[in-house]
Amino acid sequence: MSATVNDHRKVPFIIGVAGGTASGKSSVCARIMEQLGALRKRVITIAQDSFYRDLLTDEEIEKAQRGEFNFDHPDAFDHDLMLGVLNNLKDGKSDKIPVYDFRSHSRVKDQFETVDGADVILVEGILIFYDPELRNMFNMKIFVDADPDIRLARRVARDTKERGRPLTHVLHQYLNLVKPAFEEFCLPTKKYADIIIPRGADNDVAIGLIVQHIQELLRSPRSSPENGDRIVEKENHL
Ligand code: UZR
Ligand code: MG
Repeated sequence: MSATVNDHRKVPFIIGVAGGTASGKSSVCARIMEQLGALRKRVITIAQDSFYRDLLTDEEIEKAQRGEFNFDHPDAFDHDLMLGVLNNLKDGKSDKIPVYDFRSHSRVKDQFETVDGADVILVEGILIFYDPELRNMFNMKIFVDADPDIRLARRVARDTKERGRPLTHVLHQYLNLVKPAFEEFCLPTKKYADIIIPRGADNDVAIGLIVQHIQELLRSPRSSPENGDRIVEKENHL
């Protein structure tokens, strides 16, 4: 995938937001953006969901249609593409992100979202702390915690309404694939988090603290665009 160099030459501060399905990862990122006000133009959000790989064989496509393809397994993602995009953004380059369609379980052909370099990059997804190389890209790691029954309730609402799936299908997939994969691949990555946010997007105090930290990073003279400096190592490894 092509990448173009921006004028923007600072090393961005990359924040990973992981957590189980429907834990509130996207909402936490949205709340952070809202509260940043005008500063939000220096921050971008990227979802691991955009990096689901295309299904490769008829067998995989049929499995997905039956709700038996494991989208919660690390192999379901185009890991190299995501790493490549983050590395380009880290180098101050723009890049393109595929557009993923949850209804057809596939990338929308020839459609991409262009992402430009930013001072702070929020990356959210269920398995972003699983692979060590990806995990090491983050300067700050946040795990959004929510009770499993709450996540299931939200997941049912989302999959039936937004993704047009029958309830029996959603429940079968949750019990047979989503829950076991959460326990095997996602939950063990909680130990890598620097910050754990209980109650997800409802946790105003935790979100406020993160927003405050981002504001400080953005206001720091060492990271201002006028200065042209890179955010110093010390700040990069909080
Ligand atoms: P979040 N997912 C789909 O439902 N369909 C797809 O084509 C690709 C992914 C689901 C995936 C996972 N699981 O639990 C969820 N399934 O998207 C991750 N089954 O997204 O973090 O927003 O819940
Ligand atoms: Mg989400």
